Amino acid sequence: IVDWIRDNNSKIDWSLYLFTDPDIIPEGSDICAHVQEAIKGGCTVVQLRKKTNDTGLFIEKAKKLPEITRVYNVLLLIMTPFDVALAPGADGIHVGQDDMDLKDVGIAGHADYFGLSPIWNTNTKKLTKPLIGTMGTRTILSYVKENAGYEILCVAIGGFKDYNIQCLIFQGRTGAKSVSGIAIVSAIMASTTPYDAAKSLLTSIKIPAPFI
Ligand code: TZP
Repeated sequence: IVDWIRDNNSKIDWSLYLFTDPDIIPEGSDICAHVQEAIKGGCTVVQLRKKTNDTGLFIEKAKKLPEITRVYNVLLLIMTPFDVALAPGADGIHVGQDDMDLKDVGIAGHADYFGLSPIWNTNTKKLTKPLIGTMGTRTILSYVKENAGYEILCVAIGGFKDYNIQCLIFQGRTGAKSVSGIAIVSAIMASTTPYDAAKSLLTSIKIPAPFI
């Protein structure tokens, strides 16, 4: 990702990471207003995703997002393809696993985080791989910590609601390393009350770990 993220990654709060699928917001909602409410409710990072074939319309709808994320001091990442990735002025790029090889992206060195999915079942994306769950997450995080050769953060994705976040975070804490954040699509984007949805999810993320 961009140099700024690399230099400041330890200060970035990845806790509640919103993937903004514009197709599932409630009818009549404006994507920018929806995301703004979610940020006010506690989202700490926003990723803009193109899920429509109309690139022009997508950029038009999204062009206010960088202003909003900057006001709230929230990181804005944009997903490949690159025809739209840099258009609205993002802080960084999210490279989809099937989009391109990381070495072709032109990023010096390595990625700053990786998304781990699917943790739980989800209707938002057609799944082609088995669910990872809590123990799978723990195993993968331990493996990555030992083998990556550099510090890389993990954000967990897939099927998160406020009631199933804590068991993943708790399991991670008991292992070698916990995830740095939880990425959400439908629990916020499909909600008619994105502020409340984000607040409730963040509350679940922040529950202190019990002593064990
Ligand atoms: N990648 C793996 S699962 C998924 C993505 C983008 C969708 C997660 O959506 P939701 O609605 O939070 O389950």
